[in-house]
Amino acid sequence: MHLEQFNAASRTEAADALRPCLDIQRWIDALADARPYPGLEALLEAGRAAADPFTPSEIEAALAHHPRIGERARGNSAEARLSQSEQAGLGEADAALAVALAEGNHAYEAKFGQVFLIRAAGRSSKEILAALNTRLGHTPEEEQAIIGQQLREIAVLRLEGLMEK
Ligand code: 2AL
Repeated sequence: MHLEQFNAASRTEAADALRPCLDIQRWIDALADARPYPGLEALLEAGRAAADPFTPSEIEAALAHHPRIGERARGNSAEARLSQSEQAGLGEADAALAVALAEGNHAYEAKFGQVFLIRAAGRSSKEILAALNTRLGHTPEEEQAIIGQQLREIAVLRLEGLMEK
């Protein structure tokens, strides 16, 4: 989609385009209502601003959309395809690394009661495992702040990917 198309789209079309980036209605409404944008950077900045801060229930709802690291999103929705491409770089994780990630995910969920979330695009499996091990030592409050940041990064990267240059 070109920015001009997004600017001129109906509200429903704009919201439908935004939803796979981040399925939080308040965020979608803020971005759709602030159209038209003079350029891509203005749109990305609006995306960042509306995602800071999130409420705890928004974080919980958004987390439910993300498959575990190392697990393939099911289906062929726009959202599933985005997740698959973000995690594509992990495809080459060797068996030992894959086991360590699965064990780390399990330990994280046991401690924090929610899925381990990280912006996967641009990170190797090794880097993700190192971040997972560090984050296992955090308090729940520290983790909430990091998860908010990671959700923002994922949403803004998806938004950027949505717009053709
Ligand atoms: C994901 C995902 O699906 N894409 C991404 O960047 N991170 N999942 C996750 N649990 O962190």
